[in-house]
Amino acid sequence: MDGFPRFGTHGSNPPPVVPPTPTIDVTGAIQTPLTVALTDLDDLPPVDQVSDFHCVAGWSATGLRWEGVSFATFYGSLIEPRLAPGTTVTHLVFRGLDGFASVVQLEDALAADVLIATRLDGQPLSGAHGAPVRLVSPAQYGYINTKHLCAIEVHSSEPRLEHPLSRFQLIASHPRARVWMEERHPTYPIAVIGPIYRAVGRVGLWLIARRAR
Ligand SMILES: Nc1nc2c(c(=O)[nH]1)N[C@H]1C(S)=C(S)[C@@H](COP(=O)(O)O)O[C@H]1N2
Ligand SMILES: [Mo]
Repeated sequence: MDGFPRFGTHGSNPPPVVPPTPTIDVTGAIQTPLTVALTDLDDLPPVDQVSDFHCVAGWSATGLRWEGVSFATFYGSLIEPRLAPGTTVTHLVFRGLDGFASVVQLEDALAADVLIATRLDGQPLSGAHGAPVRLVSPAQYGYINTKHLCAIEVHSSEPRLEHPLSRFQLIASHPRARVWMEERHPTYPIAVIGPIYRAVGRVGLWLIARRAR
């Protein structure tokens, strides 16, 4: 599609209020909880990358320019040295200020193109697209890409999160969500789920566009 819509379980709610000194709080299988001030991200090498963005509900935005830091660098320099001895990390949970969360396998989170993004198309992230910072994982569907990132949990087995829409059996998260594999749903094949998700996506986009007018 042209442009890049705001999309998510937030519906048309206003974006969450960003605290005056935003942080990313890291908890779980680390020796002591860690609080990373967003200003500390300036100590990591800056990354500038152009990538496409694909929502599981059937729309894509192309050629988005993200700036930020590599998640693998963040993990290697800040999280890995603090892991509790003998821990094998398997999953991370990324939480947003609006209560949204995504579960990501460590291997997918450490892919070379996964960023903690601070800027989009030359501007600081807007409230619509995830201020103050967001996860960007272009090879995975949008729902992995937590906006308003404020916390990361380190896990040594797969955590089970209640999906905000899980009371509707048809809407559920695939644990990997790889775009090129069309991993849109954990159990239903793409032939069944594809048309349903696309219909839901069209209604969602229509509602969001109507609210924005
Ligand atoms: N915090 C938060 N992050 C979120 C969401 C959300 O509702 N809240 N929605 C996800 C979904 S389903 C998609 S498709 C993308 C949409 O990103 P955009 O609003 O920047 O287009 O954000 C993802 N990250
Ligand atoms: Mo999405």
